Amino acid sequence: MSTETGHPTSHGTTLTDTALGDLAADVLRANDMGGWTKAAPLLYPHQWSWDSAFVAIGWAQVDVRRAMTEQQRLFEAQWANGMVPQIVFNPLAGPDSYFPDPARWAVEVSPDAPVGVAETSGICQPPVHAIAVARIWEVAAGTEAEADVRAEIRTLFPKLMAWHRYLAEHRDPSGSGLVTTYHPWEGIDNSPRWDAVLERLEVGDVPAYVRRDLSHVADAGQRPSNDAYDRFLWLLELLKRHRYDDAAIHRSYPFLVKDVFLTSVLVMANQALLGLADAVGATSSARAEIESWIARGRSGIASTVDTETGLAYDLDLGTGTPVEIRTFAGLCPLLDAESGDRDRALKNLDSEAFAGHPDLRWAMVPSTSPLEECFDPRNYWRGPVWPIVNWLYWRGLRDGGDLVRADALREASLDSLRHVGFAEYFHPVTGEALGSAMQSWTAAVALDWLAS
Ligand code: 2M8
Repeated sequence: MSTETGHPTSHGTTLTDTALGDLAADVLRANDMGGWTKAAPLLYPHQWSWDSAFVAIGWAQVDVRRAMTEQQRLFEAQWANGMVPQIVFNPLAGPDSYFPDPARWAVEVSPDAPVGVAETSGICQPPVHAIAVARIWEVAAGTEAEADVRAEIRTLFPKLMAWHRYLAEHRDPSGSGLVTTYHPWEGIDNSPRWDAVLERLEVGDVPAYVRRDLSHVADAGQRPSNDAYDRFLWLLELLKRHRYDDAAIHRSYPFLVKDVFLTSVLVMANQALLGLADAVGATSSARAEIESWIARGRSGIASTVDTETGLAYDLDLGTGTPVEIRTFAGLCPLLDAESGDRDRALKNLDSEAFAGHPDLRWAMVPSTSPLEECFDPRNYWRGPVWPIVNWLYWRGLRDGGDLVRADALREASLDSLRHVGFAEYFHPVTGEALGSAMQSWTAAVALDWLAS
């Protein structure tokens, strides 16, 4: 049964694991476009970069070869400089299906954009891909698909290297160990992490546009404001003027933030890539390069941890100051056992500022701390719980040996999914399903949690 907004009504605690897994697989199949998967049925009708990585993790439990195809297809649109674009547009979706469309991005101004392969946007998203491929490999090893999957990973491996090299070099020209983000659309759209930088912007002429997203959610209060969209689009105009050239962007552009979350995901992904290096028999120089990225990322993260709170804070390069807002990103030392002070990060995780807040329906990590003044439990990245974020923290806890916490987070997450369904995000206190229904990456992490 569905509500008016397309969200199914609660499945309740009676739903068995098998039934939950079947429903999740149905979501992936429904969004499957034949080789790649829409991020959501209507709100996101294209292939998104980090969504597709999570989606591949989900496909691995349904059809491991299909999981590899998901990543191969995405990497066909990789830029010549190694960047994996945020969006690979569906050529059949039509210009009114989503905004901003390829015409607004106009990535052909960059010599690095792919020609004749696919239309893409001009920015990127967190590099979950190697983590996904390592998970696919884990699932395929010892099965009849092993040889095929190994061959596919061999093809993908140099592309993953080029992608990580892009982040380590083009997005960190000073070698700080921290990746620079250029745009809220690089993953965490309207997070309060970006508020101060966006407020400082002097917004120039933004060509007229129509938001398509608002027709696919129950109310505008679940999405970024119009003012935020104007600012996002002004940044897009500036990136285009710089021809998406990283050196030019780093020289003069008003949104340059050293992103602790993006960096931590890269450290995690580099560890996964080291595992893949073994699987494909990579050279010792490739291994050494990956190890140097890991070491640099770890010291970068450690340098962002605030001595007073133990939280990792982004660094706003415009002012040279840390962005002191409590969001899920502050816990990122938990994503890697050797980045920052793990004990303090665990205390923060358990505290009222995060998963230990007494009002939370499930002890999960909310996108923004309920103790922040700007906490808004129904608005996108400003308060709701995002299952994929909790999946990453679950992995970080598990890989760091915190098995009790990891199991508790997995149980809480699965219980939330039984009640909420595969919503894009949900209200941390009431459990109200928010954003899109049938969100692919939510279904995908459900499948992986069930199998783990
Ligand atoms: C959201 O972002 C897109 C732009 O990329 C949007 O709001 O239109 C974010 O949650 C992003 O992280 C995600 O990849 C995307 C698709 O699920 O939706």
